[in-house]
Amino acid sequence: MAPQEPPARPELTVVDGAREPGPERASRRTDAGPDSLPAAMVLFLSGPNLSLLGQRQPEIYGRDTLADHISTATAAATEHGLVLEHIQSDYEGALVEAVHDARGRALAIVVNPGALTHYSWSLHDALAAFDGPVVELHLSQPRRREAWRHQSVVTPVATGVIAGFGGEGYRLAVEAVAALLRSGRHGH
Ligand code: CA2
Repeated sequence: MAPQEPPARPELTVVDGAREPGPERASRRTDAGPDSLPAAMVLFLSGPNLSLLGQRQPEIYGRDTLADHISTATAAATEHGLVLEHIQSDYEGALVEAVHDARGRALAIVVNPGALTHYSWSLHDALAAFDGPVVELHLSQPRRREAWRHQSVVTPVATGVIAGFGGEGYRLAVEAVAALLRSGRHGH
């Protein structure tokens, strides 16, 4: 029997996160091949309900979708020679596992944890165990909103926070990561 062809590497891998607590993964590039250098990869993490962006509350979050924001970030990353991988999940454990999986693979993490920002100590602990820069990102400015949004349990383990700039924050986050990687500084 003729040897089977290996399956073509997909440009975009999507794992359905709705039925199981597995994350939705969308990567512009899969692992580097054996002959190339490992990709300078930045992991973007999006927490619960961010997949609904563009559908409700445009007065707070704007009209752009999460895919629009990730495409802005991807363009900025490409300009800096960085490869972006994106995972959105509504499951806290899936995001924690994504942070574990990023260790030794991603140079930096940009995370919009959604409402997990305000109470997820497991995400806090996972991010604390990640060695590179961590940028906490919010579309809105949580400190100008309800009192329960004023605390972030992620901020103590973040190198810095970008909040209140809407979709522009996604580009700013990549610029921040690129600057931090250039300087080798990330503060924790
Ligand atoms: O401003 C941000 O980016 C937030 O992280 C967004 C979270 C919120 O819980 C944080 O306090 C601040 C909420 C994301 C959910 O977004 C929706 C968008 C449209 C419809 C429903 C939810």
